[in-house]
Amino acid sequence: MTKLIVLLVGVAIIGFIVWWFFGKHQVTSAEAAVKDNHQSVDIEVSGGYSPEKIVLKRGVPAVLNFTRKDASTCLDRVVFSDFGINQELPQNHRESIEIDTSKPGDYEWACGMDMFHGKLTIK
Ligand SMILES: [Cu+2]
Repeated sequence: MTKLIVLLVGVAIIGFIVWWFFGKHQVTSAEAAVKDNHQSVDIEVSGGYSPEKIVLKRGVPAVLNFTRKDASTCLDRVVFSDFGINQELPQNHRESIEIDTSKPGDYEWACGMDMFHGKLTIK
């Protein structure tokens, strides 16, 4: 009986570890709505990015509005290395970043220290 309990607890712990490392954690994503040949997405910066996955339509001028609520200096810059963007994000200020949507693909953005990440898809 004890062996069975130990086995069950062991299986439960392994299951938890597998879920923790490989499970699909909830990721907030947003697809930009196109209006009058313009698209924009608002992103809140607080302990990470919300949404952290963004889909933009190819060829439509796009703006990402970052608002940093987090006081941490870790998130005070946002870097889109593929686009040569390294933008300062003053706290509680809406910072608009124009994105060139001419080339479809998957791109990443990150904080200035490359610790927090977001994903941008242009299609
Ligand atoms: Cu950082």
